Formats: sequence, structure tokens, C-alpha cells
Amino acid sequence: MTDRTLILCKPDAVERQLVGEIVGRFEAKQLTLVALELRQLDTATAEAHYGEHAEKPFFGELVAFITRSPLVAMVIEGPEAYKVARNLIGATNPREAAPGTIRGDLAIEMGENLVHGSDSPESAAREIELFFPNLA
Ligand code: DAT
Ligand code: MG
Repeated sequence: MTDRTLILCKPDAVERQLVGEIVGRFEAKQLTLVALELRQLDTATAEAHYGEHAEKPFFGELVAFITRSPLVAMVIEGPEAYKVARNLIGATNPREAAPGTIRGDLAIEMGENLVHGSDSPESAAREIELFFPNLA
């Protein structure tokens, strides 16, 4: 069974017209697209998605950011998909993200770091169910 993971091209990625660039990096790595949709997140879904951060001081900003304009949600598939995708995405703080990663090459602010990728197989399963409940 090939692994699947959830990726979000966050609102800043859509606003900056970087979706093609970002999707292209996953495709070039040979991760396969399974689902992809442009959508506007509502607050309840955003709060559920980032539930692990509910007590953090930046939670309000995070939810405001992720709901401010449409994002592109997608599921990609491949061996150890979540891990491979996280390596392509780079460190959470774009200023520390390695060159060659999406954040390392294209972002500079923590609050506008372009991409989300599930951080474990368990997170991937939960997040795929949240965003694409009809996916087999
Ligand atoms: P990641 O997106 O790399 O999985 P995370 O799950 O720890 O990182 O945090 C989710 C998002 O929250 C992250 O992409 C950017 C924001 N964030 C994390 N830590 C933050 C902080 N200390 N200050 C402001 N925003 C932060
Ligand atoms: Mg995370």
C-alpha cells in the first residue's frame, strides 16, 4: 500500500501565484496527485485542522491566515509520502529552511510559509479524512 499525505498550498501560495511551482516540486519528486481542490476554508475546519496548536499564542493568527483567502488542498501518494513531502517543504521557519526546499527558496516569514504537510502517518490519515472524507 502506498502512503498518502495531505498538502495545503496555503493562501499566501495562491495569492503569490506559486501553486504551479509548488505542485511541480511534488510531481518532479514522483509523488502522485490523488486529489486536488481550490477551496476557502471555514473557521471550524481551520480550527479542527490546527487543533494541536489550540493553546498556542499564535493560534488566532494561524486560523485567520489560513482562512483569509482560498487555498489549494491536495492529497499526494508515494513511498513514505509524509516524510518525503516534509523534506521537500523544509523547516517551519523559512529563514532556517534549507535552500532547495520550498520554504527555503520561496518564503521568509514564519506566518506566511506557503505549504502545510502532515507530520506523521496518523496526522495524514486524520487530515485526509478532514479535507477529503469521500476519498477511498
Ligand atoms: P509545520 O507547518 O512545519 O508543521 P507547526 O505544525 O509547528 O509547523 O505549526 C503550524 C504553523 O503554525 C506553521 O506552519 C507556522 C505557524 N507557526 C508555528 N510556530 C509558530 C510560532 N512560534 N509563531 C508564529 N507562527 C507559528
Ligand atoms: Mg505541523
